[in-house]
Amino acid sequence: MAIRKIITTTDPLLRTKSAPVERVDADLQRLVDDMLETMYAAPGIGLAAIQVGVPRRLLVADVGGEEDERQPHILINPEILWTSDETHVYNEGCLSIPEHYAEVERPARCRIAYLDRAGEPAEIEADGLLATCLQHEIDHLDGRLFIDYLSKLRRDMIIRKVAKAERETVVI
Ligand code: GNR
Ligand code: NI
Repeated sequence: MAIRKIITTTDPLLRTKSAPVERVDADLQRLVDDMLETMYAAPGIGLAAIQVGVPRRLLVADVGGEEDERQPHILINPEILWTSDETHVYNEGCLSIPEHYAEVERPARCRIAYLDRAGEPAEIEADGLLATCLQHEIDHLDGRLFIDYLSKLRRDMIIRKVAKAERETVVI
């Protein structure tokens, strides 16, 4: 396994729409393992393949918390089947928008169809933080970010600050 580099809003690749995964093979399973290691190391509760520069419809998530309570979810080609009318507001963050957070309102529950790690069809019904996280990740697969739900003024300010912070980071 390997930790991969996470791209940020300064990389236009983050805005591309990811294409479906065609084969769940050994290469894809290696990518899944790397994504899990990258997510846990960050640390984060979710990661979409595009965040490590791979424009494929694949995400991992784990809202478990402690290392001994790990419960990784791996969703390949996810499709949202249903969302609740009831909504939830979470203070969201994104590994591709480091150090910026904002409240985002989304459906409180959702049901998603996907292929599992073995390539078998599966469904999940999520609520709470997992529901928010999975919707945040599926947004990534369509090139959408949580800052897109904010005003243009606030979004542009965050994008500018991320770019500035990167320019000021001295690589040693
Ligand atoms: O680590 C993450 N935390 C988080 C908190 C609230 C809502 C969504 C998230 S996902 C984020 C990791 C990430 O950027 N995934 O794309
Ligand atoms: Ni994100």
